Amino acid sequence: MSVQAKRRADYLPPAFSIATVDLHITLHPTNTRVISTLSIKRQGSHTDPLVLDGDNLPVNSLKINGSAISDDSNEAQFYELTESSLTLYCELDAFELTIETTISPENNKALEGLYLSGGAYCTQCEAEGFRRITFFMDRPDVLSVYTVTVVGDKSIPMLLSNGNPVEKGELPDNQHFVKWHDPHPKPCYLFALVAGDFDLLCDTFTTKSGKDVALELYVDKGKKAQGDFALASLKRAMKWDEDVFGLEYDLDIYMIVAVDFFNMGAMENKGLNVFNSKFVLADQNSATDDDFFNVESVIAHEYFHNWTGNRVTCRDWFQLSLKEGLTVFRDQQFSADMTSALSNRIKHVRVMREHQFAEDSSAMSHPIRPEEVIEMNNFYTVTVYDKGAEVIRMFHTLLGADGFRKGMDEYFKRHDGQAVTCDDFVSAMQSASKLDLTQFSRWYSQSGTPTVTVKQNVEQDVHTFTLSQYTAPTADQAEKLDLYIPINIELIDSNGNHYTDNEGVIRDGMLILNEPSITFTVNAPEKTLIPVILGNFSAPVKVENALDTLSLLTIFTHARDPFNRWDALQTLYDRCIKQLESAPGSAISDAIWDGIKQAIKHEKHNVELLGECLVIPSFETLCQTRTGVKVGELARARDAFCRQFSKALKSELLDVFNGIARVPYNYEQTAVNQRRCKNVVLAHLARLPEHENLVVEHFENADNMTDTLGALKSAQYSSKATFDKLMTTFESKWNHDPLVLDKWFALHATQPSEDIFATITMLCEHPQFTMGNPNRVRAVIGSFAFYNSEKFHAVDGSGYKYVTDYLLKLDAINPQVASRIVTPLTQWQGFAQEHQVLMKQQLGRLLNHKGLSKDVFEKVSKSLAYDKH
Ligand code: B3K
Ligand code: ZN
Repeated sequence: MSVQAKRRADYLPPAFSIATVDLHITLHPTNTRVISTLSIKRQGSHTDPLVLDGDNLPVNSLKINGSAISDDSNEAQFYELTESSLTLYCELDAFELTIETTISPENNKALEGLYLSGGAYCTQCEAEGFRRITFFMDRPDVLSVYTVTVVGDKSIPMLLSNGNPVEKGELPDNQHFVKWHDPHPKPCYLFALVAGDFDLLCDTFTTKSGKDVALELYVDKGKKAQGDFALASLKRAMKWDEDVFGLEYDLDIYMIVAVDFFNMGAMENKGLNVFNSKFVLADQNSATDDDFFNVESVIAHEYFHNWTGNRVTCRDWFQLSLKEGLTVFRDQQFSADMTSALSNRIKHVRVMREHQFAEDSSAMSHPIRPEEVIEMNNFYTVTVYDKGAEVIRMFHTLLGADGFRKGMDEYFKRHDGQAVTCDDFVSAMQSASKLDLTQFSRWYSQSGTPTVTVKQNVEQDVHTFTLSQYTAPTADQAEKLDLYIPINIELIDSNGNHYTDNEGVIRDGMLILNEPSITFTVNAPEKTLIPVILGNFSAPVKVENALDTLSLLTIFTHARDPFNRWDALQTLYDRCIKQLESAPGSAISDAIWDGIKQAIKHEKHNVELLGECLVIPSFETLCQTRTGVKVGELARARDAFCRQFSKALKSELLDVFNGIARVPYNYEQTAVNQRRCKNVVLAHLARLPEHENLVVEHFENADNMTDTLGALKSAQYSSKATFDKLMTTFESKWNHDPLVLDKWFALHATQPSEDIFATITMLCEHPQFTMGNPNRVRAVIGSFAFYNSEKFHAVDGSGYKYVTDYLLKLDAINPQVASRIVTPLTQWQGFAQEHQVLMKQQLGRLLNHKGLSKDVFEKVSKSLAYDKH
């Protein structure tokens, strides 16, 4: 396959501007007519032709200033059409260009461009989908004012696009139209069109300057009651952005449409967000607390993009983290304010450790601002998003909340209405800070996860500590530079007394590690001082800090930072699992169980922290603190630890379980924490045959989806008969609702059972399953590949082969989704040789496949090429 990578260094400003775009779109399932009128102006004094992107589009007609032009190159003005572009030879410096093309939404299964979701028309243009609708300079630095006329059959009552409706009316042949105008210049990736028959929820929001904004939420017919929470979340987000950042909404109307067929979570199109219905619909019966949380956070995320993304957008796609890292940070802060800071922080750290660290050590390793891209859709990654948000968080930590706000104000003052770069953001932040951010900005250009190592020794009451940093070479970058790393630190003795250093390198509990290493001393008569590192996960790094069990338990008891306290127990569990890997069948010492019992007693009334502390690190997280993982051995060790955990702590766990009263459902933080803790504990108790009844009772008495699913997940550790029975009950209750059924699909797909492939085949044949719907595919195949580690990594290679067979079919339909699910297969570096060989065999099959998408090609070819290093 010959594919060309684009490089960040090759950026050139656009050769033409397009000030206005007038679209006239007549909808038809297989023959939608798109007439686009563009006002074009040459930029600068060049004589280059105008090159527009167009992905397999026909030219029905093309006019310059109203006169038809052909592709006859003997004419003075003519065009040239290829599969991916339209080149127009025309010497005028300014002209009006009108192009008519036709597209087939019904045949668009990639869900990019204009497609049919169920019966509704909808669009997805980011990153490069607009070129599947019409010819355009499909790049984010071409900003235009759009006027869009949507024409459709009257059987499609709602015809929506960006901005404000300015005209509507009837047309012959049972058709009607609505004309929309968006006064804010925008890049084409923010264009949207939706047409269909929906239920509508309406509300209003009055901005702080007194403007009334109409809020409209469009959902599938009959789903109105499941939209209230999303709408209320939107209002909370609008208010929060005014309060915290002084940012107001800027149109008269804000619309959100929920659709069933969607490649990702949602899309921030100006004034017309399109959402995966999974992130809109929620009620107590069908949605878990996590679902409610996700709805609120995605609603907020897309809303926050209105400023960080839409008003100030990206100059080119290499700058994606400019809007995504920043907007994720904003939604994290919002969620922390709406719910709880601690559980949010833990949630995000889990994502970093499970997924981002894995990406950083794989062939797909890239800085948060990538240098080279074949398929842009492959770079909507945990690195760009989540590590990007961690980098923004470090600005916030270093500048303080006020300094950060000052920097943000400056950013908007300088760049409102522009398409800019990450450097522009850093420079706005620099203007608000006394620190020199030059070294800090390496976080944008350097990939890989730094490791911070802590060493200590003591001589005559003087404790010497050395912290050093090291970033290993990555697939994309051999040389690494020292980073500027803010590290929250506490120094405590075994009684919990806090100390500070002699040199004053620790200020306000923070130390800056901006050199290979830094050393400081502390005077203390104690034999041991314990360095408590990386409070609140102050930087996206790994820490190596050789602490014994007692020190970890002391951190849990005495550290001030709750994240460190949680993390100390996570480290302890990781240690125990390591013991069981090297000595299978050995027993964890009573001292450890006693320590954990104390911890439970200590936190009895803090169910939020307690709940999180009783979660054993996931298999995927454990992989990140190991090399050459033998999956079977690690899985068995983890499982053995969980079993010992339930037995040794049985009565404490039971006390916690019984100590949390069941109350009628309400989505409010205290209740959320209680349910979370109770369900975590239930999963431990479920491993004890004598407590199987608790699982069944919990399932039968649940008045909400959180407890229902908690019981169902716990049942996977009970007897097979119980698990099967509860799963069957669940399926018959919910088989009308595919979004709920996805939970059942996913739980089936993650069972490490002997007949897993028969199960997955059964799921794929389920009446509610269709390969065309990304939610279903992610629930079944995605869950298997990402989270059924035991069976995916089976040493006979059957898991890798099953996923590959599936991806070969899926790729022909939806390359974006296929490319996401191929990820675990490309991350072979962390596993033992026996796995690696088999994984690469399947990657080889993919690579040899004729017609492989460039999405999958990019990831697979990189993964195999990395091998040769
Ligand atoms: N900006 C979109 C993501 C688009 C993904 C394109 N493959 C959603 C978001 O981050 O808000
Ligand atoms: Zn986003």
